[in-house]
Amino acid sequence: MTVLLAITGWDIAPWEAEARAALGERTIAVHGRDKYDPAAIEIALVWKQPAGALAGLANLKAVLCLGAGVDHILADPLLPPVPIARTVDPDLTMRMTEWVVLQVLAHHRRQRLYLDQQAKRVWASPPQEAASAVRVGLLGLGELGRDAAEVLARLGFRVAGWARTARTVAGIEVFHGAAGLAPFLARTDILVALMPLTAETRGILNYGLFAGLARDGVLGAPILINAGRGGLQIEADILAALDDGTLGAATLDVFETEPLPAASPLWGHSKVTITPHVAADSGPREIMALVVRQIARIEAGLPPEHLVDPKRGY
Ligand code: NDP
Ligand code: OXD
Repeated sequence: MTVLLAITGWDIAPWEAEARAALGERTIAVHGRDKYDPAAIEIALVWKQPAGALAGLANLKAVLCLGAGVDHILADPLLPPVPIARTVDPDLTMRMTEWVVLQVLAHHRRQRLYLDQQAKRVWASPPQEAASAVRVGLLGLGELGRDAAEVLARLGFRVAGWARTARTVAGIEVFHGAAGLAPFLARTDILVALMPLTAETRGILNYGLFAGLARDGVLGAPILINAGRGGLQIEADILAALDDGTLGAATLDVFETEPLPAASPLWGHSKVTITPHVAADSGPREIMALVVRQIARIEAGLPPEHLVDPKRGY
């Protein structure tokens, strides 16, 4: 079996090294670098493959996405009709939960205020609210949203989530579907977006949605945190909402254009915290352990786990 690595946007070297170490006898070919027989490729390991990179692979059995989000794969008009599986991995989930908890606590515990005070050598201690006074809402309650929600609930926050479909999660108030969105927003002080980018979710983080967030919270004004995809957000609306007080602050890991252009006003905005799409960087070693299990399933004639529904878009 030949396994194709089709990766852009990440340093290929550690992925190739881990693939060679983990995949034993199988031949590894790197798209855009190696010469290979397209008919020999049976599995493609992919992150932001160049459009058309997977076309013409007559014996391709599956595409394994090396990250959790697959919007970039599904955007390829020349994608062959084979099963696509995404990464669901405890290491990736824990990294995301760490990032979400870090950012929620930074707002709840007013970290930016203390950094500003330190810069001015000011010793002042404004009142701190209890976590139980703060309502966090997870927009997206899948693998990542659910884990973050459960950890935040254990820290004492009042946590709710919004998903496409109904379910019950102990300790979390769950809203779903179009009808559930307004009541979910109306009880949310800190909104954490952990949704996939699909035709339905593109641009969902807009001024109208921000205006629906709770306005009676202890933080003064609602806060937006987005680690889903940049395409979920309308950046002009975030800026307008921050400037007129509809939002109190925003923490963004993902952007409409990545890398975030140097000219973006988000960089210098006093109410914006930026991380460069690192909320849950996949670790090649951990992800390759999942790849090995997936390839073993495919070789045994079983479908890979964590299949994507291309019609649904995630
Ligand atoms: P999942 O597919 O497990 O969960 C997606 C959640 O979004 C589900 O709860 C789903 O609802 C909900 N959802 C999807 N569409 C809609 C809709 N139209 N209306 C309401 N809810 C909707 O994905 P993960 O939790 O694993 O990952 C989420 C996203 O996080 C990824 O797609 C990726 O874009 C992003 N990500 C970002 C990273 C980073 O470093 N910044 C790292 C990893 C992932 P339901 O449960 O009903 O299906
Ligand atoms: C992912 C990501 O989807 O890193 O895994 O954004």
